[in-house]
Amino acid sequence: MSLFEQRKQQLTEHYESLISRKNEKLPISNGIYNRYRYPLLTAEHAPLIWRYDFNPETNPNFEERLGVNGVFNPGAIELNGKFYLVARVEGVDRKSFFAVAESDNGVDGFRFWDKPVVLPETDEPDTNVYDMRVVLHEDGWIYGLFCTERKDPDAAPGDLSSAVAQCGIARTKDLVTWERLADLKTASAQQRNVVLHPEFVDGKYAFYTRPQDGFIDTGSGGGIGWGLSDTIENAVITKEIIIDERHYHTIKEVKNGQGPAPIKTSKGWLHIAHGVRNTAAGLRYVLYSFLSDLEEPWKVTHRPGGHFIAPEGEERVGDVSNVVFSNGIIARDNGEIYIYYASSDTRVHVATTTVEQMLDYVINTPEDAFRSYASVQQRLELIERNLSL
Ligand code: M1P
Repeated sequence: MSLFEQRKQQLTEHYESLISRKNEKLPISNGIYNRYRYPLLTAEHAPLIWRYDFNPETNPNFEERLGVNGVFNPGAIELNGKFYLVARVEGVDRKSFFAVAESDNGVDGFRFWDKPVVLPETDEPDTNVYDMRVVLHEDGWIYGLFCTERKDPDAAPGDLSSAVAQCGIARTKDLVTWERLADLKTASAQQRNVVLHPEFVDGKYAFYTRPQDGFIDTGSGGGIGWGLSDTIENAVITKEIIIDERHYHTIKEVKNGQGPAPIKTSKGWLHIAHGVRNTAAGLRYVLYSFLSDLEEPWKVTHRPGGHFIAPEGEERVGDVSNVVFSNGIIARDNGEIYIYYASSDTRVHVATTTVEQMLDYVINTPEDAFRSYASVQQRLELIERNLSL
């Protein structure tokens, strides 16, 4: 057998065994959600036909031609009983693109479609696109809101790092064909983590935003914002309010951002978000959760203190270590919730829970007490109640 055939066979078998590997729910949990043993998507899940030239004439060594560096931060949607992730795939050239992976059960067997998403550009081409929030809006379209990044036209000569991040908008009916709409317009110099609320509010499209002064630094900005737009085709937010602020000495001291679109429950809108703090080892990204009012989703009603999911084990290490990030969630009609999160900008995991478990968590977990003394009082209260049982 030629080297080409040997390598092709070996890599194909490895790929198929990876895709068909069964996942396992880890037996010990905190009662709020379950983690799973294996990541659902990694760079190795990228199909071989995306990476290798399959022609023995032009690739006798069966070498990789277009490598993939990571697969992370997927949007998520259930359609006709199947689970779809619209993942951020990052090539070794550092450019991200979107690709759809499909599974029957949401916890394993995710296989990418043969071709990545062809996302049309606007008149101002994107340099990089990432972190799509996929939402089925009550207007009937599936929207994908994502970050579009372009070089900062005002950067000083020689500054090749400054960028402008804004919210790109595309829509589809089938995840195959995407129509690109105009980028969202707001007053903020930078926008990432923009999410479309699934329902109209006062007859308008409603957005969660994250205004910032700089590409990395929030400056005087930051916090999860909220704004309305009359149209989605040329979406403009003229009034932006902050609904979930950053706070000193908390998990969201440096910045925060809405995760996926919130889930509608009988007690309010259930949100997953990420919070960021600084450490001597760099930024640490964790997930947190909160509940907002059903009629007035911009009003937060419950804010459990601290993080909800933080990086553990292998999740702690990757291209950008000490990060968990979620922009995809699937809430099924039977009350099950699948939270898709990525670790360290490298791979995708799932945590499973239910609406009932999450409402218990957000409603019955005390808020952040903001001071060590007050935290001890909170814990003492719990201990005393337990001791009296
Ligand atoms: O590297 C961690 C995350 O950093 C950014 O998130 P935020 O805008 O909240 O800082 C994004 O680039 C995200 O993709 C990335 O996972």
